[in-house]
Amino acid sequence: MKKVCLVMIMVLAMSATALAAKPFTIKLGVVTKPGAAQNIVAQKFKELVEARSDGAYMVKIYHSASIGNETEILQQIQMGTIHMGVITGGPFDTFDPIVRVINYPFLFKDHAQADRILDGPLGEEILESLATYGFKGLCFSENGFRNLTNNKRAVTGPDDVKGLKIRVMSSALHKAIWQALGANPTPMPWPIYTELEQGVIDGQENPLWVMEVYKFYEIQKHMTLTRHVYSPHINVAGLNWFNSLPAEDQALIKDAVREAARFQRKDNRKKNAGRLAMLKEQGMQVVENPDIAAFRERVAGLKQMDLYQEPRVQDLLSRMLEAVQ
Ligand code: EAX
Repeated sequence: MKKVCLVMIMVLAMSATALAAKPFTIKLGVVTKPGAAQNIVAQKFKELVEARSDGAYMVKIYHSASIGNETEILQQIQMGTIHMGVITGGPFDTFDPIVRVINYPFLFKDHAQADRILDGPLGEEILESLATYGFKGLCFSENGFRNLTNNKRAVTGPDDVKGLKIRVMSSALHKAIWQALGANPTPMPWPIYTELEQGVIDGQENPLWVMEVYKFYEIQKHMTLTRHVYSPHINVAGLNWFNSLPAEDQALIKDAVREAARFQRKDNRKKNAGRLAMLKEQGMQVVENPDIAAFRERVAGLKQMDLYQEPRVQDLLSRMLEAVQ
C-alpha cells in the first residue's frame, strides 16, 4: 500500500512538473501592423486558442515586420524558430510554385467562388503540397482582390499602365503579370509607404483595406478597381513542430485558425464599401469600371510561361481554370 502511495505521489509530482511547463507560447509572425487583414486573423486565432486550451497555449504575435519580411518569416518557420504565420500568397511562390495557381490573374470571379474552391479539394491540394517545403498548410484567409494605385495618371485600360514603375510583391508571377501589362515592375518586400512617398515607385497594387490602414490615400492620387488577382493569405505552421503535437492539440489549432479565417474574410468584405467611400472622400480619383477585358487579354499568355511549366503545377492550373468556368 505504502509503495502504491509513493508511486502515486511520484506520478502526481511528475504531472505537476509537466503542467508547470505550460503554457506553451506559440510564436506567430505577420509582416503587417495591428488592424491589417493578417493581424485580424492572428488576433482572432490568439483569442480562440487561449480560451479553448484552458491556459495550455498562449499566442505571441510578432507583427509590423519586427521579425522580418514575409519571406524571412517563412524561413524562420522552416527552421522552427517561429511556429506559425499568416502570409500573403505572393511571396509564398518562391517556396512552392504551386501557389502561383491561386494567384493566377482574373482567376476567381467573386468571393463566393474563391471560398468554394479554396475551402474545397483544390485548395486542400495546395495546402498539402506545402509539406514538401516544411510547412503544415492550415487554411486560407484573405487579403482580397488587388487594385492598382499610382501617382501619375488615371488608368482605364492596360495602355495607361505603360512605363509605370509599380512595386510588386517578391514573386516571379506578380512581376510577370505587370511586365505583360507593360509596366516597369519592381519587386520589394512590405512595407512600401516611404518608397511611394519619395517617388522611388509610381504605384502599387493591393486590396482596399491596405489603402485605408496604411493611409495610401495620403500619397497615391489614382486608384483603378482592376481586381486583377484574388490574394489569399496562407496560414501555416512549421511541419515538424505541428507533427510533434498531440492529435487533440493539432485539432484545436486547426479548428481555431479556420474559424479565425472565416471570421476575417467576412469582416474584410463587409468593410469594403465603406472603405471605397472613405478613399474617395480623402481625394483619391477612382476608376471603378476599367477595361477588364483588355487587361485579361494582355495576361492570357501567362499560363504558357515557364512559371507554370512544372507538370504538377500545370496540371493543377488546368483543373483550376476548368473549376472556375
Ligand atoms: O498586406 O506585400 C503586399 O503587397 C501584401 O499584400 C502585404 O502583405 C500587405
